[in-house]
Amino acid sequence: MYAQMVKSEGSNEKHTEQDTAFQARIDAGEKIEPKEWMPEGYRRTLIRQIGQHAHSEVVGQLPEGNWITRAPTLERKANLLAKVQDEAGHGLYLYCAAETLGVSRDELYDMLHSGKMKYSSIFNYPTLTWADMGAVGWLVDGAAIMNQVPLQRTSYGPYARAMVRVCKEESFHQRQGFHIMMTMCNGTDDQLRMAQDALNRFWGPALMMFGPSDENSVHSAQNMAWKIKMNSNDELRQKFVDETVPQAEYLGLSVPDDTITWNEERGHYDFAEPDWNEFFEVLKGNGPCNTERLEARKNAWDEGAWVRDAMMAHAEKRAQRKKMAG
Ligand code: FAQ
Repeated sequence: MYAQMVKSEGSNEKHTEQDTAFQARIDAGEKIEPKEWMPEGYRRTLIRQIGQHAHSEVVGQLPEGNWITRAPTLERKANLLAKVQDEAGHGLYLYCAAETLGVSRDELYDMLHSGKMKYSSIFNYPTLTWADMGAVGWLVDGAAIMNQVPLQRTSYGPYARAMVRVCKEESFHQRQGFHIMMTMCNGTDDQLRMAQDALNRFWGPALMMFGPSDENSVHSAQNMAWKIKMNSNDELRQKFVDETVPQAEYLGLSVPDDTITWNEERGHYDFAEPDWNEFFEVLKGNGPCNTERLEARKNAWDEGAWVRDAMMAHAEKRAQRKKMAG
């Protein structure tokens, strides 16, 4: 049912006085809370964005989980384990925030498993070496923070509040990733080569995380008016490039883009667009690891069925006992 509603998002909804009053609240910087009136389009687009965000956190555990048993030291292992657990926590806050909009957790999972709902394109890429754990923390969490810090001011209360804690943790993740890169860049020649290779493979996909260019972004205009989204895709991508290029220089790595130059007039780096054909293929479900990622999530869901059943049986028993006692 939710999937059908999503299809009609933004379609001929009548603009009413209620809509005008709602927009005035948004413009005044008020937060919208779960039980308050909201336009259907606002509710649906929030479910889409928060749901996709939650799925990304949970699917995002897979490429890093892959390296927990192979971390080079006990300290790195403990840090990586904690990071992957944090991502599960982020998924939990976000699923809870989505549930306040009237969609159930089961529906959300079902839409992920059936491919009706997306997760971030970045998690379609494999993590081939330990240096990828550095690159993911540095670039992927770095891009996530760039996008999520402004979302702490988003108009929907539960989403904005979830973002506060998520951002604190993501900042730590970004630093641990950068620290892995620093160690490898100051290590042996082979380690430096691995770090450069990881940057080469993750640079383009990291730029794609911000979504299509503004002229191809379907939802930006309405979502920025509703303050579901605080900046355009291109604005955030530029900010990410401006912050990341000097960090790569500090590491002694070269960004895999010959066109990168500081543009004095604009006060920004010029850079090449990522491969948008590749991005749209990933969105269609043809990403290199999409089948593997969805299989892993579906297996986890099936294997966890007995836990859910046991919890439900326990809750029913408790409710029965309470009823008999009262
Ligand atoms: N991947 O009109 P727009 C993380 C879709 S969290 C897949 O511009 P919008 C933490 C978009 O859904 C990373 N699909 O869309 C972590 C739409 O398709 P639809 C996730 C994408 O919503 C770190 C179509 O393209 N963060 O990494 C992507 O205004 C390390 C048209 O695009 C969030 O979700 C993409 N990259 O802007 C975890 C943040 N980009 O739905 C583990 C919240 C676009 O109509 C390890 N989300 N699409 O079929 C957002 O800010 C927005 O949803 C955007 C997209 C910016 C992602």
